[in-house]
Amino acid sequence: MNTPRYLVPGDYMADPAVHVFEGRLYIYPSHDRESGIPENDNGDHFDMADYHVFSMDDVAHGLVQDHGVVLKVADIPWAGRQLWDCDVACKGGRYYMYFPLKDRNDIFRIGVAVADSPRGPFTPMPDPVRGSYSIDPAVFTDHDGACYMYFGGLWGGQLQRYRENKALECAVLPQGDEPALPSRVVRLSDDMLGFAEEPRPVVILDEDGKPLKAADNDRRFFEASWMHGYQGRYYFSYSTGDTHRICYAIGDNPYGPFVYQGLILPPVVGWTTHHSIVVYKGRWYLFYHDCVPSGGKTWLRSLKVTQLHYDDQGRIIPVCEF
Ligand code: FUB
Repeated sequence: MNTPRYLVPGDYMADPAVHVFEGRLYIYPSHDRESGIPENDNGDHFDMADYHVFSMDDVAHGLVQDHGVVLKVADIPWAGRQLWDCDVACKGGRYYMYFPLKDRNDIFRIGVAVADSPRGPFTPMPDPVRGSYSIDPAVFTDHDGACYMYFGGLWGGQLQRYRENKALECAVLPQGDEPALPSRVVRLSDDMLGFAEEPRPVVILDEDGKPLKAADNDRRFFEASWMHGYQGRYYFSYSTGDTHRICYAIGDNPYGPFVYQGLILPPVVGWTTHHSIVVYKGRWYLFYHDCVPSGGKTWLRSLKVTQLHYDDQGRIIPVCEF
């Protein structure tokens, strides 16, 4: 596969979370739409109302099957607005979709919905996950079967409103040499419906073993966490947000700390960048989005995939789009 491929040319889909279930590759994206809401730093223009599921068995050329709407805002009992980036995990033959959604007080919480098939439909639980906050849940299943959720996002994602898992009276964004705001990681409970512990910070260290600083906008975490394993190590990847880069850091366990490594994907067309990394039939792939097909409308994004390569030290070779 030499050139990136657009996957759903007939609609706007973003934030792909991709997994292999039952031998097939499943894509769980956000479903962008034209809401007419003006663009702002809160991300109000990302006013998504439902999710579709897609699947395929040949990444380079195969048909991308649309399994239709599998969950919508109207069916979620605690819903306010804005269904953002979701993810799905499998345990004991059941499928659990984790989704961020604003409640009726306009606070992002993370909900869970359950299905008997990776194709859905997903039935939402009556309440959000207890102790959850912010956005962009990504669930990683370790080789021992334990499942970990990585989550959080700055600005419109509201992470700056929390410190040590408690809501603050006023949001605090660290500045300058202060440690950057970290993503969070938490082990999920055995029934997959809650947190088994208090979320912990995902610390990313620089080459001197010091946490990345708030002013290090080219390297510090902003949103869009993803975790994958490669040759026994744990690769935490994420978006830097206002500098529009997908970067990664490596650790030796799911909690970290992780040591910063470098760039995976340079900025794409559009403000947001968001990805997932998966191995399928022996090849590694980067799924992501850009706004080329919508003519640069940052709230109307399109799904893409390209092949990903590692060097013999396990370093990811950056994807060159240009
Ligand atoms: O889709 C809405 C938000 O845009 C996601 O939650 C972020 O990761 C960014 O892609």
